Amino acid sequence: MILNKTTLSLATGVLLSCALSTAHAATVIASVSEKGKAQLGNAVVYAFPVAGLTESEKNGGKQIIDQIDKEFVPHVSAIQTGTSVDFPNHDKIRHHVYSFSPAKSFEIPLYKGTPASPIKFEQPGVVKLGCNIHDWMAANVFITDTPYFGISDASGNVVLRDLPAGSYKIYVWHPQQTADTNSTAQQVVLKDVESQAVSFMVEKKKQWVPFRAPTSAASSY
Ligand SMILES: [Cu+2]
Repeated sequence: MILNKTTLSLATGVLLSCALSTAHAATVIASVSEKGKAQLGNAVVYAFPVAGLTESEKNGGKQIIDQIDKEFVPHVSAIQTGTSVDFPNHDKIRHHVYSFSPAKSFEIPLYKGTPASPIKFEQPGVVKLGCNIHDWMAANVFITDTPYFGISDASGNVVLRDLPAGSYKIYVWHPQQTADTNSTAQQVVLKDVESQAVSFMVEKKKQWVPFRAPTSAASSY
C-alpha cells in the first residue's frame, strides 16, 4: 500500500472516531412490519445481552411525556428502568394524569404547567396512561432494564447503536401486539463495528378508541 497524505489523514480519522465512540460497538438495524400490511411505527425494539447487563449498563435517565392539544405526546415511549419522567401540561386547561398499571400506579391530580416532581419508573413492564377528564387521551410507556432500545418510525425502522459485541436476544413490543413480547425473541451474535439487520412481523389486535369530540375554540374542558 502506498501511503500518501490522504490515506494517512483518513486512517487517523478512523482511529479517532473509534476512540471517541464506544469502542468497536455494533449496530442493529431493525425493520418492523404489520402482518399482511405495511411497515409499522410505534413499535419498541430492544436488545438484551445474553450474558446479562453489567452494572454500568443499568442507568435510567430523564424523559418527558407532554400534553399538547388534549393528547399525550408521544403516544408510545420507551424508557430504561429507573427513569424519571416529567409530565408537562402545555394546554391552557387542566389534565389529571393517572395509571392503574401494576408496573407503576400513580396519579397527578388536576394540574396545569409542569408538576414539581417527576414520576420515577422503577419496575420493567408496560404502563398505560390516561387522563381523568379526557377519555380519549391515552399513552403507553414501555419500561425495560436494557439501555439498548428504540421506537420504530412511520417506515417501521429502528436503529440501536453502541451495543458491545456479543450475543443478544432482540425483541419487539407494540401496544396492540397479540403475541407475548417474550415470544418474539431473535438471537443474534453482534461483532465489533458491524451492523446487523433484523426484521419483525407484528400481529395487531383491534383497539377500541374512545370518541374525541371535535375541537372547538369555545371548548374549555
Ligand atoms: Cu386531559
